[in-house]
Amino acid sequence: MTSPLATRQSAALTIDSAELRVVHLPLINPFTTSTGTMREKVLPVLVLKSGELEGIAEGVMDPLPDYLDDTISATTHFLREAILPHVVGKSFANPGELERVLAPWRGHWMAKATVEMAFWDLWAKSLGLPLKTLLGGSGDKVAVGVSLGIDEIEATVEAAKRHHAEGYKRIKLKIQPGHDIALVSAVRAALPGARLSVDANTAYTLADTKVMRALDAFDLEYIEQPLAYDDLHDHAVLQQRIVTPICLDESIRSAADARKALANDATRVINIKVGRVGGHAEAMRIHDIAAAWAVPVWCGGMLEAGIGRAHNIHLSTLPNFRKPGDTSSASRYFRKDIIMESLETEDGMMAVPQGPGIGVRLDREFLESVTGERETF
Ligand code: OSB
Ligand code: MG
Repeated sequence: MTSPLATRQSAALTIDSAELRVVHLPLINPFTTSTGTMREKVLPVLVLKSGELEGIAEGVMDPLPDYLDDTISATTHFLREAILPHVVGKSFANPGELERVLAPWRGHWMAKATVEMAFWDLWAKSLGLPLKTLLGGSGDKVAVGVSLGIDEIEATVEAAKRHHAEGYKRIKLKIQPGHDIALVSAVRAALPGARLSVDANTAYTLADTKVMRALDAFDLEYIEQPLAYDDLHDHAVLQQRIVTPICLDESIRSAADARKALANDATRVINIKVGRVGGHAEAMRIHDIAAAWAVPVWCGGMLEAGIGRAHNIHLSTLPNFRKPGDTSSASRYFRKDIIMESLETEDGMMAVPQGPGIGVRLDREFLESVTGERETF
């Protein structure tokens, strides 16, 4: 006789169909980083269907290669031409089996992540378990901070004070050359005890070492991605020249990247974005390898709508997510979200959505109204 558990584990999920949409959501406020200004959030939403069940994910890539080299049009092309023909009509017993199908293709981490994450949601729902449990996480809420886009110094000081008063556990300031020391100095003066960090989104080079050294005076928790997205070596050099820990974001696409960065002391904190690194399985490997080096990780964000936000929150329940993440209240960005539930923080804590899978449901009616292109497979 087989045990019920053995039966359940061996029941493969057949992907009957997939639905891919490109959704446009207006942002309440424009969001500026050193690479540009975003006024509208454009996101692919992928639904994988198996019988009555649906697994859902959103892609974190931008319309143009502003953050990394992934784009929405390259993603929809790759999904249509390569990935989905190998997924729809096929059966997978677990996310590992799906990952083996995706593995041979180079790059396209964000496209792969979209499919992988949707499958994790589907698999978790088929097992009747919350995603966090299958990932190895626990707890009902996670600590979060905010990321403040580039703006006038005074406006940023006010926003930092307001979010600090609301209980956000860390304030991250976007910086770029010419908009750094004076900004950080003003925010530090206004909030002497707050946990502060900065994020340069690759805007500096080693020629800016003096500026990076000057930032050591402000007790920052870390400097996020100061140098080029593809340059671990220069980050290692910079870390030798400054006291503030470097935190890599763009530079870490895989556990192999994390291993090399950690072994070379190019990063002392890692920002994990599940949508950047190919999915939950790779995010867990990065989480684990950082833990082996006694290096904390935290969960970054890409201004996700509710589906991506829910995935991030579940991942953030793993034990080495020891610093506040960027998954702040969705209402900071959107007047209305594409899910039924509202993902809002209370005193700097975000509740983990309850129920099987990611624990949130699409608001189908609203989703229709904000959908541009759509395809079914
Ligand atoms: O570098 O972390 C980043 C937003 C878009 C692109 C890159 C980044 C960010 C953020 C915002 O910092 C995080 C969030 O609130 O989702
Ligand atoms: Mg970043």
